[in-house]
Amino acid sequence: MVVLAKPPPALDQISLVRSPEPAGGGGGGAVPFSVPAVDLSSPGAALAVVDACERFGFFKVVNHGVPMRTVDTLEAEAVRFFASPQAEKDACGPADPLGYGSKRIGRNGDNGWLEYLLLAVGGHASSSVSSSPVLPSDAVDEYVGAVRGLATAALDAVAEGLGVAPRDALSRMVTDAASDGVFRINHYPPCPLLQRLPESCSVTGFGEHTDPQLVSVLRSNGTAGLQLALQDGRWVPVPPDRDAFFVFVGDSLQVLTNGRLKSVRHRVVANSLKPRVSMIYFAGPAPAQRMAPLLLGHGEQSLYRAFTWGDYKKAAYRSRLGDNRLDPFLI
Ligand code: GA4
Repeated sequence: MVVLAKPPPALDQISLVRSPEPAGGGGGGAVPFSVPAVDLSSPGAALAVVDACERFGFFKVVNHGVPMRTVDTLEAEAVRFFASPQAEKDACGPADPLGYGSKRIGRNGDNGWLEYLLLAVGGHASSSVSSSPVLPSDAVDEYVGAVRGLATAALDAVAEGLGVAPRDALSRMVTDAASDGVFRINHYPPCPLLQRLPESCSVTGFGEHTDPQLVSVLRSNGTAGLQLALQDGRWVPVPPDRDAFFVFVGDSLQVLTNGRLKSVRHRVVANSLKPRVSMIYFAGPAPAQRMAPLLLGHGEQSLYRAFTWGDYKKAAYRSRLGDNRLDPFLI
């Protein structure tokens, strides 16, 4: 009997394969982690948000009031776009940095098992999203307006919990008409290569990184894959929850709180069977915004030299995904 060998995996797939990590890492099954859940309208929200951000740089928002229809409508449009012929999608790219991208992330050689759309977002409450050539702008605007509301509520809770005055000192950086937000929709197709790898190996969907902005608000379709690094460096999986929004502390909030809140390293691993769709709003300040701690204790010195969001962003686009982008700004 002749046994036909399976075709070898393409080279770009091999470069994404990750071998097992030392004890406790990788799938993270050994590390107990339960995602802090916060109802931002509850009386204890400010302290709960600060506690979660100090411990993990991460929490999920429950009872958020964002209509499921707003989420489902945009997700369905995104799924329709990603299912369209490759040539039509390619006509909306390559992402540099905005537009349609496939496998390549950024400009400096990072790759992942995904395709995505990146759109610019301003600070106005409505018609904020620069006209998207591929998705209906009313669906995008409605969704982004809702998640920007969650981001501002989370930032107000941070300010209140830390005693920063005025209470909107952080959130107004995001609602500022000149604010520089980004909206990203990721589609991670099922990865057949995984079925041929030992169970302990994984394939990189989106490599480990911290987000540059103040906070990011993510919602996914309920497919697993997101992992976080705890402060001791161990990786843990985040159980998917399609009814919640996940909030990440970004590098900018780390600077504005002088390192009291730390940006969280996270990554996505590919799934062998189910597609993952995630939609993430990155709440960025205006390019001219001065990034300096808003609150320093008695005798406490700033950890960072003075810079603007524009300075940081320029440096970020020269970096690799996994770099620590705040290092150059440390005093
Ligand atoms: C990470 C967070 C957001 O996805 C993003 C990414 C951006 C991009 O995809 O163009 C970057 C990455 C992110 C940080 C370093 C640079 C820029 C890719 C990359 C290698 C949209 C963002 O704002 O920064």
